[in-house]
Amino acid sequence: MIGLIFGPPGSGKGTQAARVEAEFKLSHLSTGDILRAEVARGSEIGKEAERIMSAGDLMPDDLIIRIVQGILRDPDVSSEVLLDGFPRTSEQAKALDEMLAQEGHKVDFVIAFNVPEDVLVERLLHRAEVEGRADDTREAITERMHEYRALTAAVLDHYRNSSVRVIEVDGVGEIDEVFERIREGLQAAG
Ligand code: B4P
Repeated sequence: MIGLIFGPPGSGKGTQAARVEAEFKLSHLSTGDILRAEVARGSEIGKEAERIMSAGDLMPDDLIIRIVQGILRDPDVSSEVLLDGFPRTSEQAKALDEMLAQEGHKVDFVIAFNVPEDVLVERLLHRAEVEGRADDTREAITERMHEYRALTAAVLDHYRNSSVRVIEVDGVGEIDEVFERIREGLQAAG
């Protein structure tokens, strides 16, 4: 089972993915978390990621695709996976379809959040106060929203136009309430 959790920055992907992982026994794989771990390690990828992420831009497709491919090919990684933050461009979505097809798999469902931009900005500015993430500055948030509209939103059309089940979820409300909507959507989808 391969699921995606999809939405604009701050829509609750990471927050809800942790709950979906626990309840539906899927391994949570977040490209944002992987990149932040590289930054913390001070690796070459981390140095590049630090610069790109703090500007609110997306990392190069080929680099992200290589990272995800390496993880999904690892025989120790479960084939029950919830991808969070990947794919973020049409190029990444095509690469994911190809790498899964090679292993006889496909994307089974997409959880897609709808959250108005003013709510997203408010959440991210609040997180900036609590966690101090380098990409939660007002300038970087504006750029991340721009990147989402310009490059990432089309990924949802890619899946809407295929046979993949897209579960649209209203992402506004209490975290438990949003999770209930996801649970209902996943159960209704079987
Ligand atoms: P991510 O780590 O994916 O960051 P995100 O989009 O901000 O996170 P998310 O939507 O998960 O928000 P969260 O649940 O934390 O990516 C960061 C950066 O990494 C990207 O900008 C890019 O540079 C790079 N990157 C990652 N993947 C890439 C790829 N595939 N290709 C290229 N570059 C890539 O929620 C946000 C806040 O809202 C939290 O503080 C949370 O507590 C709060 N919140 C959540 N749900 C709430 C609710 N219902 N009500 C109130 N607050 C809520």
